[in-house]
Amino acid sequence: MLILLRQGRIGKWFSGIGQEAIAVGAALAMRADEYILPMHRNLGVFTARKVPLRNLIAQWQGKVTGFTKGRDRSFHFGTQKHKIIGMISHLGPQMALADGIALADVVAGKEKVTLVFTGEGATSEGDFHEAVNVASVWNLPVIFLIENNGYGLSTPVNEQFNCAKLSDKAIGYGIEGLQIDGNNVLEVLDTISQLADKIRSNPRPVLVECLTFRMRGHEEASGTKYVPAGLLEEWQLKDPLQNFEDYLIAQQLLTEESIQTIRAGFKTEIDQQIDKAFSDAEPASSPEEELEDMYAPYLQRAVPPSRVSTKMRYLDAISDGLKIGMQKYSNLVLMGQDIAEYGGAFKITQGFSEEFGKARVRNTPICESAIVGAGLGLSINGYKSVIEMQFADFVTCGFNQIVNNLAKTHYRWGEKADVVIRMPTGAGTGAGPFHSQSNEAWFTKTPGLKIVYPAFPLEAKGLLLAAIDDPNPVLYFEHKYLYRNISGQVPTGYYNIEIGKANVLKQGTQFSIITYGLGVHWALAYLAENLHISATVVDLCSLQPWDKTAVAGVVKKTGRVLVLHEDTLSSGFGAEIAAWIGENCFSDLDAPVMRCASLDTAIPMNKLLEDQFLAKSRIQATVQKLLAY
Ligand SMILES: Cc1ncc(C[n+]2csc(CCOP(=O)(O)OP(=O)(O)O)c2C)c(N)n1
Ligand SMILES: [Mg+2]
Repeated sequence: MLILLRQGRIGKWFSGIGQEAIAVGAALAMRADEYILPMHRNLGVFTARKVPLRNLIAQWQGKVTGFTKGRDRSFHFGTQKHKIIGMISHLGPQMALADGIALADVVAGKEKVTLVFTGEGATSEGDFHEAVNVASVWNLPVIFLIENNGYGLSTPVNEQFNCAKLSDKAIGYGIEGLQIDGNNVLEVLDTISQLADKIRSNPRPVLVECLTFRMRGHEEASGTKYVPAGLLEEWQLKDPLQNFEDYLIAQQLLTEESIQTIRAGFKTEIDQQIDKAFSDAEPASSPEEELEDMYAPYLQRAVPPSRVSTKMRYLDAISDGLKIGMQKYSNLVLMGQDIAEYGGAFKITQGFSEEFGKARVRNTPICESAIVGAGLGLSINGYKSVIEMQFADFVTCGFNQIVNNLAKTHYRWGEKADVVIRMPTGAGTGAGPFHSQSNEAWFTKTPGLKIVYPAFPLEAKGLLLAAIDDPNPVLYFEHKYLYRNISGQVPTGYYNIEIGKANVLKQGTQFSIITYGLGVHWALAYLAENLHISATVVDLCSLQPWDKTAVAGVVKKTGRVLVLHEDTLSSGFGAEIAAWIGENCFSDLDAPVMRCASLDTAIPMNKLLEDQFLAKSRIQATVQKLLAY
């Protein structure tokens, strides 16, 4: 690999030279049907699980025979066949995936262990803390293995943390922790085997710190100049391969000759596989295929609503949909803060833990990142999840897992991310900057996510069920102001509503209002109060994908368009709609597309300030401007 790197014949690669005993020893301690989540130096996990060398090398070259169709580099991929789930560059998020995988095993009653690696550097990330803590609170059979190789890139351990041993951190989480010699393959194999045996039958996490040293640069190009003199030489004497060879010779299990034969055999095989990988094809994808692969293939089977219906509040419709989802899928798990006995901050899951049990209706610690990551882990291991953000504002703390892990996993290596995130959102209650934001535009620009935003009880239930059915990650925005302020007839039993379809609520002649969420109710109220104005109202219902056909249709009929939303103006989702109409419907327009949105400020608490902030206060003025053009 070093030679190929120097020749510029493979992409970025992180060497595990000096650390081989950890990856190999730990991987061999696991059963073949148990998941391993390695990091960037863990080639030994892939070879121990017999991942074909040709495909590995092709992966590093971006060839079509790699694991990501040339879309991602190095060890950034997974393979369900080998039960290996690769990392994303951000390091720490990996650990929560192990929690989710282990949780699926526990809920299914399987006695299995999950092994996840981290460098000592990534233990400074919040994701480490969150994942270990959740695993401890939930008694998940996860082995958290820290490879302490002395450096995070160029930063030595004494500039990274201030505890004597990283394994001592286990004390703070209430779990067992131990520190071992990571350069002794038998010690690693033995330790991990014994721990795995113990926690398979008595599920709980453990923290294992393996002491080792990184013998090459972080990646080859950056070198090792910052390593103090003598340190590399000192660790060279502890080289795990050399020492194991010496041991095997001393035990008379190998001879100098047999070692030569083994090495020659490896060399021949590696050379052959490299040649094959080099002659493999480059990816020949099209823009269409690239776009399509952002999502797991899925065709919703339409189930129309029954004719029998009950009057329900918006909030009860969500609750009803969620309950039907839980009944439909025995592999669906709900996670969120205070959602079990307490019933959730807004009481959407009231009574759920009694009906479905606490294994499937899970209170979580306050750790959005770990819970979203656990959702992906559940999905990888055959489960579905609906995660409740207590308030949509708090999604910031789980942002990375959503935009980098959930959104990109299918594109990168073809694995679905079957997770729904419920987002209690929006203003109107004087709750201030951190309990009222409209943040859908943070996600509409992230390919790989689906986004729905129902405005009525009927859509709230049908879209939630469609979101749960869909194997792709769906952000489900539910407006807090509508919870108890809007009621409507909601069909009983299961039905679904197609994601990506808009509703034309009202036909008018002068212009069209294109909106969603609370904006729909503002528009309807405005027209009810101004009967001399005749406008079409489109409720988008879904923002990703969104219904371009319906929008083009109403633009053609009315020639004037007002895009209305509660989110702030600049770069809000309305900007996308306006741009699209400008590009695609120009000849149908009699006036520029106008946007009515909230002020480009944070959202204030005081009711007068909040009213001034919200788009609603500017509808009249914008309509006048549009009609006067
Ligand atoms: C969130 C994040 N910050 C910074 C980086 C850049 N980076 C990549 S690897 C690395 C060092 C990681 O150190 P450690 O966890 O000890 O693993 P090691 O490389 O030593 O095996 C850094 C800083 C990153 N990938 N992700
Ligand atoms: Mg390190």
